[in-house]
Amino acid sequence: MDLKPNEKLNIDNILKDIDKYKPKRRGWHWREGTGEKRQIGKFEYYDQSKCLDNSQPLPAAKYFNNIDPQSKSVITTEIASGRFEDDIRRMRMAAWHGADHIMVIRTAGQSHFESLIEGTPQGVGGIPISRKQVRAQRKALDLIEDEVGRPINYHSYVSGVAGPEIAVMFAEEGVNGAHQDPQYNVLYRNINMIRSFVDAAEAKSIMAWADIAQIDGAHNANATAREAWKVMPELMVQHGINSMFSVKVGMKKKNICLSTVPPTAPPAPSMRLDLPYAVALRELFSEYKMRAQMNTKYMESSPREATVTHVLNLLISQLTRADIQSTITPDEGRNVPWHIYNVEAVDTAKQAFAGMDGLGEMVEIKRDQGELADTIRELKERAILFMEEILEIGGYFSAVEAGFFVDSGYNPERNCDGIIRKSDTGVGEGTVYERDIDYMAPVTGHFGYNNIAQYDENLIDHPAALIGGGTFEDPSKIIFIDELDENDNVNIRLEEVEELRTTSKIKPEMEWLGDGIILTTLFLPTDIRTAEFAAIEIGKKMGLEDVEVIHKEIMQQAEGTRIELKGRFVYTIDTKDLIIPPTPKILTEDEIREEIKSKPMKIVAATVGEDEHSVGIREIIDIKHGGIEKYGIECHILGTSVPVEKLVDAAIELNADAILSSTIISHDDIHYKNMKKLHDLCIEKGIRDKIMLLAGGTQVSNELAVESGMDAGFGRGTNGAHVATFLVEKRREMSHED
Ligand code: Z97
Repeated sequence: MDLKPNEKLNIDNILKDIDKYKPKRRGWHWREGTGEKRQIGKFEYYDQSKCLDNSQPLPAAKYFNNIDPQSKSVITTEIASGRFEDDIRRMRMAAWHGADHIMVIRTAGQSHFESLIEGTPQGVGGIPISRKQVRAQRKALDLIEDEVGRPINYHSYVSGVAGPEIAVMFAEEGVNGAHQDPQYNVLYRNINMIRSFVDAAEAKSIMAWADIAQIDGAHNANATAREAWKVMPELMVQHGINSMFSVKVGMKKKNICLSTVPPTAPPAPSMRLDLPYAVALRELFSEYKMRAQMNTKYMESSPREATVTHVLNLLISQLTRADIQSTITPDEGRNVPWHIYNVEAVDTAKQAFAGMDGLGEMVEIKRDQGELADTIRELKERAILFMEEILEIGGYFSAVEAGFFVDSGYNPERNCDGIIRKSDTGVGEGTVYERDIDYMAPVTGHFGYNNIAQYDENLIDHPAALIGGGTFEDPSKIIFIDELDENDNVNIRLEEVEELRTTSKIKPEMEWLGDGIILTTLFLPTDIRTAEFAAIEIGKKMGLEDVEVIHKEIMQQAEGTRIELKGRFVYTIDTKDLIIPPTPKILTEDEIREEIKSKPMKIVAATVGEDEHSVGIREIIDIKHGGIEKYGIECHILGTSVPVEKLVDAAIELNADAILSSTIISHDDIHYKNMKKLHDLCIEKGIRDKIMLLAGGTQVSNELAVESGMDAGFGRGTNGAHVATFLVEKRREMSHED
């Protein structure tokens, strides 16, 4: 069952025989071909990895033979829609754009579930992680990775009260990466500390066996702290605790990834604060992997602002090191996780890394002198002081009890507003028992005391052999439980959108198939509060339902407000009923050349009206841009801001076959007004039926140009071949009419 690039991924096929599906492989996969120079298209790159077999290049790639360089960092996309079946389509789109680390966010509250759950219920802010959901997504990714030509890492969370159970399920189902950090349980989920550390030892041990890459939870301190830049020494301490704990449990350092976030964002002078931190961290933890995530703490509802912060974060990654570059959708600040924004964030990372390729060959950071060197030293000293204080007070548990963590002071300064947890409180308190003297668990990847020797001394390292292998060795022992809830499951959801999945009908969508959600941008010439309420009215009048303003931004407090409006479009469009004009035909270069040779053609061209733009017309005409000159068409460019009268007079004088008028400025529809004027003047002078009139410009639509009297209009994306084809074909048509 291969995917075909021009066919939709069929969720029914994914779910078919899911009870029998076994993942293709285990373990984390880093990108291949890094650390070497690489020729991609016409360029040599320093920092890219192997290209994909199938991918969606950046929009501007069309100018560079559609190359699609893939950074050396693995790129994460974080997915959180609540319906795993819709997320699968999003994963495919993200993979085509270059994501190879698919991180699935869990539904709210799953940390406190005491065991695995089954079926495929719908989630809130993420999906309920269950075996069926994981298996279906891994199965889909097995197909998607074959399609794009690069292994894809599938990731979720091994935290919470059921951490070890989840780790086992992940190992069985071929999950490749997971967050695991007992400090996360303790600080943010108020799960008992003793339980969390004991569970973590077991979970990490299983992850180590399954070669699952681990991401820690230190970034959460950054996201939680009131003044995130003050928490930098503590972040290093948290990384240190989880990393060393993991090593002691048996995890390989190459699988331990520090979850690092540049702590500040503009308008703070973020580079000056974040770069020394990034360098200090990478020096202290040089043997570990860096998972760089973009800053989310200061993310508001403007995707533009979030994207700029993201790019600055990417510069830090480029100047230092990011083995994994994680992206968050730039709409995270609005908590609306939409497909297109996943793709946007992945593209932002891909674009920035391609653009910054080889920067290290030309630019060096001043590591050993000045402010950078001083700050790096200071940060390390503060982190070490923090560690020493933890030891002094009696260890980690005592430090948490004393509120050392997520305090807003710049350690060793303390503001006494840290998170306090007691070792005898929290979820799961009192549930840790010492193992009996004859305790025995015949399972692989188990942590700690296990009395195997009493049964067979040779099997100390292979306890599962006692039972002929456990589920890791013999997947047929895995018990697959299907849906338990007859109302909340994938089959019901798929049935509800059956028509949209299997017929020619479509609806707009941002999150779930058929959700009807659309986003509109508008400007209202009024203050922000009035604009918000006016926008909602406009949305309703547009026929939208559930209208909501999801972003508002003052342009000037009296002059106006920019609004982004979300609403639900209630209709369904049947693509069968659409009248779609054929894709414009382009004649071959030889055919056009031949025709012009046998019957020469002359055109006059100008930017008309009061318009000084010349780039557009040059693009269409100049030989160096592949313009119509190259076919042998004789071109007379009269310049910019040319009155329509002059253009027509020149055409008459030169006996031209066509007038090409470029109209970039479109304020007050001046471009269409000028087209009309051109047409009228040609009639007045008696040449309209002998001459071809073409108008071009970024805001020109063919339909409106024709309505304004032109023979054709050419908008954004036009090139010389389109125009030359039209000129040749139209002239043929006109000579037939004669
Ligand atoms: C990231 N943007 O990519 P629950 N364990 C750890 C975590 O950091 C998290 C969970 C568990 C973030 C992802 C925040 N992190 C979102 C170490 C969550 C999630 O089911 O929400 O309790 O667990 O790192």
